[in-house]
Amino acid sequence: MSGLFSKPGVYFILGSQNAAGRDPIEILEAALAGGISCFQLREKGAGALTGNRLLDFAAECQQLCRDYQVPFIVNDDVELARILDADGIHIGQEDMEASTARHLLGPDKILGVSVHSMLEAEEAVRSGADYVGMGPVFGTQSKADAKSPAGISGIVAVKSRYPELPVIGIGGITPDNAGQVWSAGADGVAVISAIAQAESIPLQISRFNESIKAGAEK
Ligand code: TZP
Ligand code: MG
Repeated sequence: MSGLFSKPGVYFILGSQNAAGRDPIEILEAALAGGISCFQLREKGAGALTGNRLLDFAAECQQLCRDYQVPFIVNDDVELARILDADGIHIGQEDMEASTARHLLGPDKILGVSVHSMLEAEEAVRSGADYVGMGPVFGTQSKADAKSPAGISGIVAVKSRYPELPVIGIGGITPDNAGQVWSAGADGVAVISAIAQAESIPLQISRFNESIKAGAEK
């Protein structure tokens, strides 16, 4: 498990609603070819796929992730994750209890939890989370109910309390500001728009991978 989020993890999140007129499968394939370390399917909001269309789309994403040996994580939907035998699930504070998700998934699947405070991080660790997502670090257009930008202080605090816990920054992260997230101690950056909307997705991912150097200089 520890290798999964070894720095600099570029954790790509996508749903068909984030494709901005492009084919989401082509976006995912370009991201996988470009070297992302983890993928989360987050099918949400207006126009989100449901039923069999969701199942087919998710299965196609999963197959691509398998081809590239990249973990395939499902956002929120434990049932979908179980049907597909996904590698893991990511849940937020408004979703089911993390301990319930861990119970349903068993010990071997990856469990990620979104947290916004030390208290929530403590609870996530107690519940068996494998990693936490912290944010939004910067302003984001990709989450309708996003909280105000929190900056990097939460990441610094959680990493100093739990040095071994993989902490992934999320929200408005681009190759230009990712250095701040690395310098806070984050193990990975979780990104929707800066990858999904990039003109050259592989080039953008290499810029994210390079951004760890800027973090180290600080
Ligand atoms: N959770 C907090 S911010 C966010 C989520 C799912 C959206 C991140 O998207 P972007 O486009 O990388 O800001
Ligand atoms: Mg959620």
